[in-house]
Amino acid sequence: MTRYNSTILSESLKVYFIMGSMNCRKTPEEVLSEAIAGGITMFQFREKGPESLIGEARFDLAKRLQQICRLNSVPFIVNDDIDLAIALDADGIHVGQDDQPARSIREQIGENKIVGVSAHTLKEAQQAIADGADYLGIGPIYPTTSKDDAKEVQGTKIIEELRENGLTIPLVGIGGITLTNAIPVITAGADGISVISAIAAADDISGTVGNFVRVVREHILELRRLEA
Ligand code: 3NM
Repeated sequence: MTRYNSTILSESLKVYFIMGSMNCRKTPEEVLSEAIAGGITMFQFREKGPESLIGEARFDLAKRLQQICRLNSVPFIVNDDIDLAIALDADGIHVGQDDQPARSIREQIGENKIVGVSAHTLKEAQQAIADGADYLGIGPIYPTTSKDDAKEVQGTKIIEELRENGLTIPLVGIGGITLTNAIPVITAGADGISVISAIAAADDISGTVGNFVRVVREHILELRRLEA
């Protein structure tokens, strides 16, 4: 039944960069290229909220960013917009609880694409899995200014709770994650971290991503050593 190999997906979630033009201080193409040079493992196009592009400009930007991802073998995920994901033949789509239900998304996009779902409670997580999600985004872990309608801050406890309840699906923490607070997200049981501002707004984007990759990977190795 599972469509996407969860071991591969777990790798792709290690440092999952999300952005749209409104998050960028340089051109989105430059920001994405620098993030890829630093080693991001997956990218989500999230052109949403104040000052975001619409219509043709939004479509064209998505296409250009997808091309950059393709050239570098980085999976390209579309936030929320199933029509855009299908039109671009994106690698997958990420939806929230207020978007179309994951079951309907899965039916429309097919078995071979990645479906990610934002979940904030155990119940939402279980429902998303039943509906065919490949991975879950769990947040906001820490306070964030990048999402106007973000829910209450959850801390890392929610990730522990999901793991304690036997959920083995790949999980990524999101919301306010920086280099200094990323480790507890992994310790709690997430496969990786999802980041907008700490990467998009960094002065040295590739260096910052490189540090995220190092911190996450080193900590995962450390956890494996402790488990052995
Ligand atoms: N989703 P930053 S928090 C897109 O809680 C998004 O589901 C969230 O941005 C959720 O890394 C969030 O700048 C914003 O805090 C993440």
